[in-house]
Amino acid sequence: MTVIDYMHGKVPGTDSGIEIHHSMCDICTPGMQCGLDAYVKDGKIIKIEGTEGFPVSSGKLCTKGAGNRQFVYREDRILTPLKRVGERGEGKFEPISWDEALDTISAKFLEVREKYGADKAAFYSGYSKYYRFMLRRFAGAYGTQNYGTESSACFTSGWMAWQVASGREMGMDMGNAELLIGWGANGFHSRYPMVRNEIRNKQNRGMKIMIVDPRITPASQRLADLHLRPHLGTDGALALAIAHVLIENGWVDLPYIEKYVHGFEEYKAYVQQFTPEKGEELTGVPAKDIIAAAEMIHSSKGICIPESSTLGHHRNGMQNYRALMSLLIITGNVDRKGAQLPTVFSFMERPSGFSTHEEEFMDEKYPEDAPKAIGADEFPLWYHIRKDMQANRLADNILKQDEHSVKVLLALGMNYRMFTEDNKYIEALKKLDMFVDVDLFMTDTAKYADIVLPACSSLEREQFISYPGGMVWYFPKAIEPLGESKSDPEILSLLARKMDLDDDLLKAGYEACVRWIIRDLSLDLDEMKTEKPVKLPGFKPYEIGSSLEKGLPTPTGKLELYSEIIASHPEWGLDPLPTYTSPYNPDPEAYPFQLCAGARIPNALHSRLHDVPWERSLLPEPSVEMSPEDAEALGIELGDDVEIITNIGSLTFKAIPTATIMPGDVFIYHGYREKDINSILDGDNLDPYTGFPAYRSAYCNIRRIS
Ligand SMILES: Nc1nc2c(c(=O)[nH]1)N[C@H]1C(S)=C(S)[C@@H](COP(=O)(O)OP(=O)(O)OC[C@H]3O[C@@H](n4cnc5c(=O)[nH]c(N)nc54)[C@H](O)[C@@H]3O)O[C@H]1N2
Ligand SMILES: Nc1nc2c(c(=O)[nH]1)N[C@H]1C(S)=C(S)[C@@H](COP(=O)(O)OP(=O)(O)OC[C@H]3O[C@@H](n4cnc5c(=O)[nH]c(N)nc54)[C@H](O)[C@@H]3O)O[C@H]1N2
Ligand code: SF4
Ligand SMILES: [Mo]
Repeated sequence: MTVIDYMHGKVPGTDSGIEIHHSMCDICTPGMQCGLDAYVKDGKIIKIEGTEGFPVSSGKLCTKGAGNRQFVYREDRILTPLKRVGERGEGKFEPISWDEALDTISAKFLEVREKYGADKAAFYSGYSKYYRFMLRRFAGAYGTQNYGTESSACFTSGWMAWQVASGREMGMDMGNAELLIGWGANGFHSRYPMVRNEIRNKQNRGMKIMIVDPRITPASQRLADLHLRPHLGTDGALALAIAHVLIENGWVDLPYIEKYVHGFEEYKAYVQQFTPEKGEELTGVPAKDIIAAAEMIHSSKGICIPESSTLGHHRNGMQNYRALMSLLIITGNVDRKGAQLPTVFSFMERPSGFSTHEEEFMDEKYPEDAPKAIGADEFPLWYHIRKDMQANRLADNILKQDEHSVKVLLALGMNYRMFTEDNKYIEALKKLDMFVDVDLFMTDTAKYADIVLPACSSLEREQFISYPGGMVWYFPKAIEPLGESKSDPEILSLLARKMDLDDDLLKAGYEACVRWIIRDLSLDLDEMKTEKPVKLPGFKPYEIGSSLEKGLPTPTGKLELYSEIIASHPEWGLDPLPTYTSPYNPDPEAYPFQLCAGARIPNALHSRLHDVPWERSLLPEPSVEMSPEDAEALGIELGDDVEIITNIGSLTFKAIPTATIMPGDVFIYHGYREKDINSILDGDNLDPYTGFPAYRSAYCNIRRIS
């Protein structure tokens, strides 16, 4: 690796004209965001490397991050604002000036608010997160609760489960844990920087690792001391059966329960039916392994479970999640050394160990008295906790074309293919009076927009970011924005000014907003404009145990196995206990295979990398993985075309028989333009607690074609 002269940014000992500029990878976000060095010549990036000594990533980039240069220079980058001139979806646009674009958008949004009310507008964010605090405030300042994001389907289900139980977000004290339970976790593909900590803790301290995953994965093979393989979406039953063994054997922490836990008796009574044998029947995990898992938990002091989005992707997702969290609660593994620790999101969903005024920034303009956000009535727990729209119901709202239907939509990075039964989104987008999409690329979603605005990538903007342990950074641009593209916050600020929203902070721009939010930190924003993240002077780590002692922000002040929030709203029809129901199959005879759509592959991130040549080359064809047993029974061989049939439709994929998959299961990745698995998943198969789609327990049949 080249030695870098940070002070001058030049590659030392050369007069090549190449400069090294420090920036950050924003391909996967927000938990990771690895530091990268851009080698820049004549204003163009010629090479990308990981930044040595960077927190979290320590000089490494994953398969996706290594593709940053090709990502930034993707051929379909949008370089100017565009106005649609053809039919919606046709992709015919003509360039317009920023002024014209902003004038047109502003006039329409103001007209709709005036004529029909602010709730007839919606504001949406796709996977990117760094601007969301401004978008949320923007929606509030405009006057609508209809702000929604891709978090309608991401980690939020697990966060909500912890909110219900503890009123808090949770992190982990993995550095002191004796046991890590990777429940639906394969960081080798999805969270690479975290895996290094797992390996380090295992090698240095002998931390044990249990993996709970139906598949054999790099995590199960390289890390697991015990690997449990439940059927997809049966995790709740598995957790309840483990709890049964713990309780029967007296392997729970009774003094802790007595002092800090609410609802143990009700929970204990419910868990009684989940004997190991019943657990085996429901999950497929042998009873003896259920007992072994309980023994491993009993013999470990300090247990934590990384957050998971996978487990939320079922109709029973949040309840399953609550069931496995309960294992930590009854064994005294919350707010204890080596266990799950209460945390705060410092900025943009990043738990960095310090508080900011971010929530206040977003809530200050929240329109309490406006009509309730889309999805609030159908998903009351979601609304109670999140206060924003459940984006999985946005299309239905528009398609109804009634007095509640949204007429104008401003989206930052919308990919309609993230939603199940996503053809509904195409139809809905066509019905809007105005659809504005802000993206880096001319995506299929952008093709339905009336106005498309060009966003720039992380390498073309400045940004505030924080890392665990009180680390902060305001990183510089590596290159100038391509064409006339701008950062999302700049676009929002320009629009706020053009619309003359009642909000001086938004109008003042990104840096002013960030300064407001971090005003109490021990460094000023200018002091964060450094080469790499710096530690806040005087930073004090979380005092373990303090949240339990102080009392938690739940109705009882305790960890709630029995949720009083849910119990006090019987009209919601939800269960206060983490009860179990099997995944929903509309017709087991017609659809005998369980389909997990979306388990991560190393070279893709939803829709955004399928058009990056280096990434695509690693798995060029949308594929379906299945067990060799099923493949043989159906006469399918590697590379055959097979039809996947659901109750919504069918699509053809290339077959990959692999011994990593259990008979009865099939795995397919999402987000492909040409083979969009979400287009044949049932859009109404949603978790009533969260509104999350059952991406991981869809059902299908398989037919060999060639
Ligand atoms: N390369 C890559 N990395 C990513 C992403 C990406 O698209 N590509 N996406 C990012 C995002 S947005 C997210 S939310 C995270 C997701 O991060 P993860 O949730 O860690 O990722 P997955 O690979 O979807 O799921 C992890 C494992 O769960 C298993 N699994 C699936 N269903 C079940 C189940 O019902 N029960 C159990 N016990 N296990 C199950 C899968 O076999 C898989 O091996 O990844 C992030 N990182
Ligand atoms: N079947 C199935 N579907 C899933 C999932 C699954 O597991 N299975 N996972 C779900 C989950 S967990 C998630 S998080 C969602 C992902 O949700 P998506 O929002 O679909 O994620 P992406 O396709 O990565 O990004 C959306 C858009 O943002 C654009 N973009 C990238 N960077 C920027 C930027 O800085 N500014 C702007 N304005 N735009 C930008 C990209 O070009 C892209 O068009 O998908 C969900 N959908
Ligand atoms: S894990 Fe990979 S994609 Fe995510 S920030 Fe790091 S390098 Fe980028
Ligand atoms: Mo996600």
